[in-house]
Amino acid sequence: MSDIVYVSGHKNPDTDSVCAAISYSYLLNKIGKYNAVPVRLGEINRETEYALKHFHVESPVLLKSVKQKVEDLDYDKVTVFSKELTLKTAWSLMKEQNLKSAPISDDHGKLLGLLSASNIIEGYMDKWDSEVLKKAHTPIENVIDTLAANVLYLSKNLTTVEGTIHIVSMSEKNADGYIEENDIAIIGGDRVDMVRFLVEKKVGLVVLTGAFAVDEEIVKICKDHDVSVISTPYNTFVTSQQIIQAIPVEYVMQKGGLTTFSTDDTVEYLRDVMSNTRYRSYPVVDLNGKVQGTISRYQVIRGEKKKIILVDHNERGQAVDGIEEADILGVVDHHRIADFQTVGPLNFRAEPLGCTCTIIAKMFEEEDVEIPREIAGLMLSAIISDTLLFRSPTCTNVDRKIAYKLADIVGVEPAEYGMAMFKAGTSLVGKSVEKIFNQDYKKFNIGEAKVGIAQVNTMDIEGFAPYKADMLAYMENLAQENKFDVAILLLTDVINASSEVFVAGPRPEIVENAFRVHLDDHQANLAGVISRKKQVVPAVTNAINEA
Ligand SMILES: [Mn+2]
Repeated sequence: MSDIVYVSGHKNPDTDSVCAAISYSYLLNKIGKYNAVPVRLGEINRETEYALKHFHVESPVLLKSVKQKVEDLDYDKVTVFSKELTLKTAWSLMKEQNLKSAPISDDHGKLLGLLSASNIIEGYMDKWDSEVLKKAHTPIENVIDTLAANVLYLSKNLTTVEGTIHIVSMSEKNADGYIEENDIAIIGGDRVDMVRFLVEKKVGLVVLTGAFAVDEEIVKICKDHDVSVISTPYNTFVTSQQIIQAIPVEYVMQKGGLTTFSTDDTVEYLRDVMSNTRYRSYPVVDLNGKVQGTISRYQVIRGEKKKIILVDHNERGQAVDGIEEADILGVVDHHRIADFQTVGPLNFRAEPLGCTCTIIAKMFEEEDVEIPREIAGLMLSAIISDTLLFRSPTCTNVDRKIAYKLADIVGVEPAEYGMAMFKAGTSLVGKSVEKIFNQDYKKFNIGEAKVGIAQVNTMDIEGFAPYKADMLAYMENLAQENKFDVAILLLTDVINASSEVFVAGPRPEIVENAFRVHLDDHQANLAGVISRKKQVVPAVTNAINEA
């Protein structure tokens, strides 16, 4: 039940696709079948926008793909280690969480490197010597922390380790050649004379080992010479072994050449990279570069497919990208069945009706679910849109009957609401005259004459009025450049079966003769004219030939 199931219409969504996704999701959630989420595959058109706004319903979210992505996999969302962490702490956390490697991040959570067991082994076996704390710029707090030490005196001048580590087991005389300024000296807690010698040498830190009661005199000598001194419960051997683990993980981790994945990477890409590399695990970062965890090979196999229900389409070419990787749980459609194949069984509902929302409205009845007003409004909008207000040859009696039922719930008159929706949907407001004219524009050579004819479907002729002067100037210019005898723009109202014609160019009388109309300020109404191919071009051809 908790798994999200996307309900999606086709690409280039129309009103039926969007409203069917929303209505069917509502029904599925209501009957408790799925956790359904309506989605859209592209921009909402003006008509759909009108319907959604009219009924105060939010636009579905945009779904770009159902390809499996890294974020869909069950990768380890591990604690991300900060670069300052001591190796000792990092190692104990890795053991605790059973990690073979751990991503290391900076203060902003960005990935800096990867700490793995092999980095640590390599360091211990090959690289680290008594200078490692200095090389790693180890903070003095790390040393205190790692040795579980008691601070007896800490100089303000000591922040990071700047010297070599010594276990001072020899006499002062012999030590003379070795100990240098800022070094760390590990000694037994009872060697007062040696401490005198060490402060003379200006060592950076004296580490007293073993559980000896600390000699007050030692502390006083160190304090007087501003030399830091700490005492650890560990014996000298363990101290020397542990002190190395005070280095920050930043020094140990692998920095360059990391293979990482983004949560947005496809699983396909991830498989490809993994098959060409041989790491135990790979850091996963989000789109901002923040570390999210790590992923290893076996976690890729366990990935879950995305679940989807298709409405108003059933062809792969019209479906969301990556559909071949998704689990299709159902289909509700009123189109032909073309290339449909699934792995498992599914609920497939196809009926030869005028609109998907007609089928969905029937399903509400079958499931005995009451249709809320806004859902009724959206389904009515879809039926009006798909059947061109019951005028389309695909419209059936069932579509009509159900549309009127829905209109009752909403409390609107279908024709009145439909006209308002079409008008808003086909409005040219906000578009440039060039864009309007070139939406569907063709050139014709008729005998010696040249003609350019553009046609645009709109029911909002009034909305075009403010653009008329600009449009005529654009067409006049176009006629001149192309040596047209006449340039024609038809604004066609399919529902009312008429066109408003606008004419520019040197021979406007061609249009007047073709349709036996009088142009008033370059404009006339052509009742019954809706087809450029079947009505306009033949009439214009006759007028030119007769001239
Ligand atoms: Mn449809």
